[in-house]
Amino acid sequence: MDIFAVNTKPYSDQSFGTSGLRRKTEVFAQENYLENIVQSIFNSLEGFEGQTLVIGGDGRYRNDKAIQTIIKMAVANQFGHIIVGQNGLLSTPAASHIIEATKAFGGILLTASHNPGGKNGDFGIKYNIATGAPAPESLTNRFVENMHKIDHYWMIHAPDIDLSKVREQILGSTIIEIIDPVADYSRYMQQIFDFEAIRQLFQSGFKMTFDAMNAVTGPYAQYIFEELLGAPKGSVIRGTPLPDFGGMHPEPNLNYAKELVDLAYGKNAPDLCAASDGDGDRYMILGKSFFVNPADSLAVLAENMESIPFYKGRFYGVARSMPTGGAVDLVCQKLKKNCYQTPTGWKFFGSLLENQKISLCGEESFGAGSFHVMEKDGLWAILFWLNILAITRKTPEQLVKNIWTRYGRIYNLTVNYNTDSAVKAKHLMDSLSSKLVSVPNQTINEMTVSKACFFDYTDPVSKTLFTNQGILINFGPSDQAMIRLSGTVSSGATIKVYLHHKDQRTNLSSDTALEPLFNALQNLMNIPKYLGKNVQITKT
Ligand code: VG1
Ligand code: CO
Repeated sequence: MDIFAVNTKPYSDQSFGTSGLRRKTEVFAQENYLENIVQSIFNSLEGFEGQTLVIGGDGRYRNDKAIQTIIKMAVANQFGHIIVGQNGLLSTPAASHIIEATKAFGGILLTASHNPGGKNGDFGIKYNIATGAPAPESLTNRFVENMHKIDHYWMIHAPDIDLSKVREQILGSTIIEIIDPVADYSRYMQQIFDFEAIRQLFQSGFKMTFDAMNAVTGPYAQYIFEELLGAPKGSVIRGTPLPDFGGMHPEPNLNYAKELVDLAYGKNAPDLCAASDGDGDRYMILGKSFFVNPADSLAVLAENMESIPFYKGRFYGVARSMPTGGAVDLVCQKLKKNCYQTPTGWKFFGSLLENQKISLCGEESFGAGSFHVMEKDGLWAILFWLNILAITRKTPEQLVKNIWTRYGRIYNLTVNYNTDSAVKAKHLMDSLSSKLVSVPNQTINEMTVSKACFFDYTDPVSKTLFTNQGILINFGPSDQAMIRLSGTVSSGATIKVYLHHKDQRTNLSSDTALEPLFNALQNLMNIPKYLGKNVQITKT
């Protein structure tokens, strides 16, 4: 096998965090852009020679090309065994489980998650360690150091590998194993959930529509829902992964999964509508004419955790990210379980999951998970819901409203301000924090700030302190806002404002319930002054 070095120069824009590196597709098309990242990852790892590397992606444009490059570089760098999903596909949670289950050294995932794909969309790369968890910051910092000093990478001469068939082949002294991406994951789900109970639910005439959004979960959903669980054919829509996601923004929420939402609110709505994102780690749940907010969903999962045999006796506690509404806190109080509030980002859940502080965690951005894999998991969350529906034979609406009537309702809204200027967005955040510090108890539109601070978090296990994870503003006991900059946009900036209002009245519309708080925040932030008129606003 002819292994050779290729000279290269660093790209100064390359960074890498626990959710990897996301850039416009055209940025990745630059010469050696991907190669620099991959070699820098390998240069930061020790002792992988002869070991297993898992490679997969969400099927977006360039996935196929990038996988060929990575396979060849992994062979040149002396990995002994490469496991790659058929046609280059692996959902993020499925890859995470395969890494852990095969005792692989780690895995490279090609995904920009919920960001749009295609020539004009985004591409991304991420590294997961042997536990299946995303690489920690200590490691991603090493990746970046290496990216900034790279001068060559290792490559082999070889034709492209045919990834369309499940089989094994040898390249040099490396075994390349092409696996069915669905098999291991679907087996694992059957160990967690009561498939027989869910099968009976479908037999009773229960109807579900799952929207794979032309992304990676299509084949998983078709096999699990339609083959194994007996959901009628056609229950899965947009089930073929497409390189540009059919032009859709593969982010399951009320804006981007519009057709599914219309179906759920239409005349012949199925009993359950669900969707997942580009790489399969997020989920959305809707009942008939009823949207389940992710914060309420987490509360329902927590309440029913111990009715799932896999979790019986293993329900240690729950964590939610701070921007996620606190419905689950109320359930935890009742169940006498610890409930942690973490900053945004899956990495903060990792140490809690690994150290049995929690069994369940979730975010407002439609992500939830447990210790079953070290990533959030969209289909797992949907199966969890199906299992609960099968046991209780209640509707999603009844399950959520049951929580509201017992504990009060927390209304939630996320407002995203997208601007093409990261500098302006930062300026807004800076002036907002100094304004709150200099005028602590100001009254805006008759709402008085009772507390304003940076959200700082100490990891309960490692005692590491993470400062300034967003600005937290309380207006008395019932209204809270959090403001932070998104960390996953590929260009420009997004300011995210999370609004929460607690009310004993459970039948208000979210807009009505949150209007005073929304107006106060608009006033306080003065968006036009800082960001100008070119701001795109979305609400989720
Ligand atoms: C967003 C979400 C956050 C999530 C992250 C990665 O981050 O808000 O909750 O953990 O995406 O999700 P940000 O910094 O843009 O708000 V995924 O599906 O892209 O792995
Ligand atoms: Co995702």
